[in-house]
Amino acid sequence: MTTVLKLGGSVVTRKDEPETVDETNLERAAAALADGPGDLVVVHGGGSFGHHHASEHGVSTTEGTHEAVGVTDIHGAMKRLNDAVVAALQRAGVPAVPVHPFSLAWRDADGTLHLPADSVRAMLDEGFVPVLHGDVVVHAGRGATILSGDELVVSLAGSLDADRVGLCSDVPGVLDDEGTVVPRIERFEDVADYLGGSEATDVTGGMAAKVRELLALDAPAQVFDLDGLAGFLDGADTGTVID
Ligand code: IP8
Repeated sequence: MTTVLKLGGSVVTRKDEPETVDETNLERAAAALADGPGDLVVVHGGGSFGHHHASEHGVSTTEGTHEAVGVTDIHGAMKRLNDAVVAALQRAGVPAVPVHPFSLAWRDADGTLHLPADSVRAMLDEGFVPVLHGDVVVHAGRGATILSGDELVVSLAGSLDADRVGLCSDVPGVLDDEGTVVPRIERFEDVADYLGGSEATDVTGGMAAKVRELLALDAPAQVFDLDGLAGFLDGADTGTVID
């Protein structure tokens, strides 16, 4: 059983304070993961680490930079957050090890992500919990662009043939227009009205883009908040199931 779990940047950092880890949330997540499932891959987002530097250098998922200093500023911040996440997981007894996507992945001129997952598979086979993160990534013709944690989750879920996918964010699930969690989504049309329609251009990770990408996966995915994490790891349906 292979599980891919994203810890959102809004969960593990304080989004309003540059480069600040939310220690309380991170410890809670780490404690839940200590009793986690068999093969587990963790991906975390950028929160107040990556996004701050990315906007300072004018870099997004489509706008690139050829400045090496821009790349190392963004990548360096994400490595500092990754160090904090890996350390918290290890303190909780999780055999977490760092994986830095900049050194592994690239985008071609069409923007398609190429992320070889053989080393991640080998880490799982040896009993480690690989911890990847949103990052900068070299992009043919554009220098380097941002690679979001969500894209990593979708790519890894496919290449590792994951059985379950979880997105732990700061909302308890996909919400309808009254703020109630939608328990299950099987077609985008079911929630298009709440999410701004299928034309919504939230390529940087809004809920509409997330739902569309998760629907395209073979594995069932779930969106939940920190309160739902332990239940998800126990195999329960928590938050919104997207399948
Ligand atoms: O928070 C973004 O990852 P996300 C990573 O998953 C950077 O969108 C470097 C801004």
